[in-house]
Amino acid sequence: MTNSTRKLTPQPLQSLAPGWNKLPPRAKLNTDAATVNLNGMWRFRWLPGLEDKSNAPVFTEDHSELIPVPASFVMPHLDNFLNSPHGLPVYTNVQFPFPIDVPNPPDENGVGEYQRDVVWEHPPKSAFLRFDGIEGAADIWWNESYLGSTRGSRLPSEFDLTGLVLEKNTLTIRVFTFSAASYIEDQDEWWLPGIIRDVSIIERPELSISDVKIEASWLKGQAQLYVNVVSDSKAEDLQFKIQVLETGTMILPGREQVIPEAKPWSAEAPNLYTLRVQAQGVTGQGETVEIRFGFRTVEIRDAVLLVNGEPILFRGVNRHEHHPLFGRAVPEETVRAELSLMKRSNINAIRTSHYPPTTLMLDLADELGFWVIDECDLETHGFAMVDWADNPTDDPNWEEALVERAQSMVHRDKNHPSVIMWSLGNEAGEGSNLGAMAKAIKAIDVSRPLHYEGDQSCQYVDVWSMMYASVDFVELIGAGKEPALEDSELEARRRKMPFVLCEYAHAMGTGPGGLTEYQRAFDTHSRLAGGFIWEWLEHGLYTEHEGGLITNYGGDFGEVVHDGNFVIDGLVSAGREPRAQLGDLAEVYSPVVMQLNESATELSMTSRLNHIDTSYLSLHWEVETQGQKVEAGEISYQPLLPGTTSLVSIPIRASELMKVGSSVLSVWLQTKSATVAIPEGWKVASAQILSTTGEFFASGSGPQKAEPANSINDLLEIDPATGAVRRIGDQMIRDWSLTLWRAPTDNDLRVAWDENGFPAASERWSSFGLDRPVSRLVSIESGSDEVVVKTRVGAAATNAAVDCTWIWTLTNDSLTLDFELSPVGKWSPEWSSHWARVGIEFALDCSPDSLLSWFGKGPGPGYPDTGQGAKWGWYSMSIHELQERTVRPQESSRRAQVLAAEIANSLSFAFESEVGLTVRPWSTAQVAATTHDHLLPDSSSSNVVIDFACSGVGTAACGPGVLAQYRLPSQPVVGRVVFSTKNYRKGSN
Ligand code: IPT
Repeated sequence: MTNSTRKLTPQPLQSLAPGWNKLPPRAKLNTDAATVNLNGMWRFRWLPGLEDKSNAPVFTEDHSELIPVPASFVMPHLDNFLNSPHGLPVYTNVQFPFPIDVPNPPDENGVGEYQRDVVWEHPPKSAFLRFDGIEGAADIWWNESYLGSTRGSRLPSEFDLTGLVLEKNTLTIRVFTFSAASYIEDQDEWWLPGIIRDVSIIERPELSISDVKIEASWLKGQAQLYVNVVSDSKAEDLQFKIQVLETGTMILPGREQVIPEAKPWSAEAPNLYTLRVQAQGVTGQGETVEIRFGFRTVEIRDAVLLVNGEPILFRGVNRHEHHPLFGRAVPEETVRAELSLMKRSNINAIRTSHYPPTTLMLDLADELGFWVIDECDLETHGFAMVDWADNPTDDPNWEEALVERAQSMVHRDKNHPSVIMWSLGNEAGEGSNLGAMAKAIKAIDVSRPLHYEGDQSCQYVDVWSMMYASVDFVELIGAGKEPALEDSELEARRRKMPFVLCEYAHAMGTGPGGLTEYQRAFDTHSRLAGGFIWEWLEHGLYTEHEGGLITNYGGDFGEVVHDGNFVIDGLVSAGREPRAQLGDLAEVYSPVVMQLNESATELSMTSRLNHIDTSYLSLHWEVETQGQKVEAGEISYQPLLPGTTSLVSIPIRASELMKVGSSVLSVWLQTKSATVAIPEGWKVASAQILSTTGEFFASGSGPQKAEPANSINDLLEIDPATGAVRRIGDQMIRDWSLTLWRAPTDNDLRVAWDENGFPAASERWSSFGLDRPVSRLVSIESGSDEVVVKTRVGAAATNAAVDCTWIWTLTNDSLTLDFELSPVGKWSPEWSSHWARVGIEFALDCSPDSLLSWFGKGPGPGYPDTGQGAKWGWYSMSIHELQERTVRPQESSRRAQVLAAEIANSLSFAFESEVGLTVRPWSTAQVAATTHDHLLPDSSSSNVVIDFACSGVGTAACGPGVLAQYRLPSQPVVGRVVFSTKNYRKGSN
């Protein structure tokens, strides 16, 4: 194109076209053609919207600020160092942050104008300008002439600079927050406009390579390769030299060839090869490109998803692109670190929710080994709020835009072995454009199945997918007993499809509960191809506050409409610190399931691996008695073949040691050598068994008692007016109360999908007054060795109450509390989960730097349906360290199955049966009333909750509630605690 034929004004923002003047989509190639990376600081100007509707570029004004590329320009942290605001982030889930007035964007439409110079000593004749991603809609000017426009925020766009490059050039880019394309990019995340991925200029030599398509399959134990090369070079003598570097095999384009020495690629054994393609002519060498690829074949047979002939199971996560400082631009080292962390957490699959990720992520997935569902940049969820009226998915005017997005994704990512499925998008309703996208994808690539969760009749797709279905329903599908579709043809088709849970177990706040049950279903039924946790990452955004960084969520930037903290729902924080739930998931996703028998003599191991044996793992044992490691060793074993189970004998010595004191036998599998992502000696699976004969702590440890107490009064002081405990030993006790409540978790606050119109758990609790208990002393009877207190605990405006009996007995030099509770009055029996817990809550004047030592599960927290990653053991942590901080404060940090504990080296407890123990620097009421973690005050006291019964947490934040077996209906509860302290107050009271 010459300057004279150039269009001068850009495509209007209302246009449905997929950009303007873009080059055809192609694979991202690693080329030796000279490439200029334009990342770095650019001149920048922000406008609240464009007043001049003619859209003429404003080049006369100064672009005086500097802004980093890539980054989202609305990032508050960037504002801080630039000292000038560029609009603010807006978080919405389903709803659009602007009127649904298709295809118009609102006038209030922040514009980021970017500019930089590009200079050459010897300007190339031909070059492509490449954008790997611009979020929003962008118009591009090269040396003051309009070059083209981009649409498709998370997709690449290339423009031809042939004949346009001078020695000194100016590149100007105007990025609009909203355009018609915003209607099809309504993903549940922040709206974060800006140049979010690399910008580069790739010179085009005369003998060039535009595109390479590799079809590398693994069939009947053989590697087969087919390569297609595309060039727009006009040279008649152009030829391609193609070679697999590792095997030295020369390849002819357009011809299928067997590569005898090659090994297959899988997520378990990611064997990669390098294809080198060289353009050659009589005049010499042209462009050389190299592509990493792997041999693998994806198939569906008898409703089972197979790779290389073996069934696979996704133990997956949904991954968004997010960074708390840069927005949608994720630095390379962050992507590397997070994929390594996934690998170390036994995660084997990633759904790229809800758009194609940076290609670096796919390069790493190829290298480290992940099964990937690559999802197209399409979501129109906001139309659900108007009954899907005008949904672009079903409007022929949008077909071209949607099809172009699908083609752009497939062309970019077609050579990645990790990508084993294409997804048409997320939550885009139904409509004929899905069919057009599916057809366009199949025209490029028939080797990968298609996924789209919105297509429940499976008209266009190859796998059946759902989100947040209950375990029961998933089991039904696994067994092939799902309700039939009306259309018999579609029904017959869907019956033959494998099933994927593209989202499940919403990891928001404390939870998700119930991972074990899903995994059991996946492991049982071959039709179930596993699932993807929602989601890997919390999308918190940092701002500066009192010299540090604080994490923000929806509404914190004054958004008019927003969805609050629903964006904080990950296994890792926005800064990629693992949340407790990641440890639990790692246990549930372990590649080998291990179980010890009760006599600690035999270990059963079942491999969940499908492509490799376990020879990369060594087996170990250890016995700990009363907190001391007694002995450990390695067990030699026959590596397990994929999918098999075997029994291994435990060394007699280990079983013998278990007969002494209170002991724990642990066995585990660990890596024999390091890989890029996993260090040597990394535990990938484990099992334990406990023997509780004798004391938990060796004598000499634990509180030392001064001398025997004479009377119960030496150890116990009770408020005669209320029956509440004021002192145990010399420990003053405050705010002693019974609690049936907890600071609602994000799961407690929402209505569960499977609880037939019941209000959220937190609402049910408040309707019974669990959050506002009122205690009445019924009686106190005191003797020298025993005090019996009776109380009734109810709440204003309800007659539902509980009667409590607190029997205190002096036993030798300790104090035993026998606690009995029974419900009285009107507890509605039809409401399934009545109570949050049954516990004793009290405050101690001890600093949060004091230690809590305990024997039970740890070091991480646990609830009845979480804590799979916690292990039996003797632990010691400061009260501060115990806290699992959540961005929105809520119930958290409970240690499960505790049998003995000691606080601040002074007050100790032993429990007859396992209790939950929560110690934190704040009261439950304080936690419940606080909106952000940084608003929790400093504290000099500690709050203790010992619970004898506790409700699970479930995943009602989005999905099913607490499973029946983990609910806590109103019921009689008993418990026993034995207290002892270092010092008594002899003769007091
Ligand atoms: C589902 C979305 O696909 C996902 O993007 C996210 O919003 C998730 O919910 C909740 O965090 S859609 C919902 C209707 C289940």
